[in-house]
Amino acid sequence: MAEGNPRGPNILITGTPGTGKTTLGSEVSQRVGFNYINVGDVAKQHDLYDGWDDKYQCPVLDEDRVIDELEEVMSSGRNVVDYHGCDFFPERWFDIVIVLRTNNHELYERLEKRGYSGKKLEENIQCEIFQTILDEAREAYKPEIVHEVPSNTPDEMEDNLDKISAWVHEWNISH
Ligand code: DAT
Repeated sequence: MAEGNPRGPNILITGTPGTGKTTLGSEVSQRVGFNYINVGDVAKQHDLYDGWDDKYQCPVLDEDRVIDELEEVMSSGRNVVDYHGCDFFPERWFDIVIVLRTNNHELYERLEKRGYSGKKLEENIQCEIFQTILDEAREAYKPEIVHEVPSNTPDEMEDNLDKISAWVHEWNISH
């Protein structure tokens, strides 16, 4: 174990809603034997909300309480965290940050299928067009740990799965 970082690695999978975080995150956690944490589900389970976001038409997370809720499990390492935002987590939590990207047409279809419409659908598409989450990740974490990856097709999903598994393998060897 390297001095200063005695825990296993934590992986953040982020991106606009619909880019494939949950699909990739749950598969990757199974493959490498890590704990999968869907932050949206944790918030729902413990009612960690603080108002309503009119732009994206979803509840606003009570970020401090989310951090308190997850601190212990994150300090143990070996977690895959899935959330459509990334700049409020403590930087020290993550060893790698994966930002999923999906082209507009594909994302539009996925979100429509999910039942999004009108303003909510448009705002999420704009979020992806303006690479809001990627910029947020690049500001919040060291550039060398932030990886932008495509998530348009099942092949790309498999490729991402292989790359993250290989990264975990390398991490285990080097620590
Ligand atoms: P998110 O968790 O980012 O909201 P999701 O994992 O629920 O996204 O995926 C949204 C939908 O898109 C779901 O029906 C699965 C599909 N999907 C995800 N990643 C994909 C990919 N790389 N290729 C094809 N379909 C994908």
